[in-house]
Amino acid sequence: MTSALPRHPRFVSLEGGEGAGKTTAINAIQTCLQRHGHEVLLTREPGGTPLAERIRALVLTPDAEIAAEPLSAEAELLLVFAARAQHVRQVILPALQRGAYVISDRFTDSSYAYQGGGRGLDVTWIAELERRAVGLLPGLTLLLDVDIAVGRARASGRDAGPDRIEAERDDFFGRVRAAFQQRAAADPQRFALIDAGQPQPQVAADVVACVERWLAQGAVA
Ligand code: T5A
Repeated sequence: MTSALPRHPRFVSLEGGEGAGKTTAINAIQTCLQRHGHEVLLTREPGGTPLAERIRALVLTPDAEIAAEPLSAEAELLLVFAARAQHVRQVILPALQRGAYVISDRFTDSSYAYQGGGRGLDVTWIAELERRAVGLLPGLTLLLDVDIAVGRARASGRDAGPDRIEAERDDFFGRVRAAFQQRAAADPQRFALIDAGQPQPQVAADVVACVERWLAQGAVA
């Protein structure tokens, strides 16, 4: 499903499965945009505001009392959209309005992939939430695509144990990956597909090349 929402020319999102290397790639994009003299705001989802970060913690790293109560897929979807509605209004739109570039580590495509693909929720419902609660799309979305086992191995190298979603099974992440790939194929104007299985410097180089091409095309005036 391709949304007809407006695409903001200074809004970039990074998407991908667990351990794809988004955080690492974001730093390369920031450096690239700053070299062009632009103000850059880095943010992430779920999160980006104090309230949205609290929602992130409820969804990903709940305390024992909350974790004892199974979180339904529907509640999970509504929580990530509550965080996003706040994030867009408090952080993203004000930054775009003052002329900054915004780079978000995940945005609405993650809801289509994780809650739509992974959890099997109805994407028309997700699209309705996107239209009413979000109202905009990035101008450029970099999808860092990597084999699930490779991404998991990378993510498991960190100190903290798996969060609520990282603890899901491989078939869940297979559906997430397929949903991301389908979204990218359906909207090649917005998406750039990056082979994130390559060594880190090559992934960063590919990401920066995409951003440079995009700048050169004048999509980011
Ligand atoms: N979620 C999110 C939803 O379910 N619905 C939603 O709507 C939204 C917005 C968010 C979680 O919330 C879910 C999805 C997620 O489960 P997150 O922190 O964004 O959490 O997600 P993660 O994917 O878990 O973040 P990670 O930190 O695991 O992945 P990154 O950012 O893609 O990877 P990064 O850069 O931290 O790298 C991980 C490790 O791999 C190494 C790095 O050095 C690091 O150690 N690495 C590489 N190693 C070898 N080769 C490369 N090319 C490498 N790139 C990175």
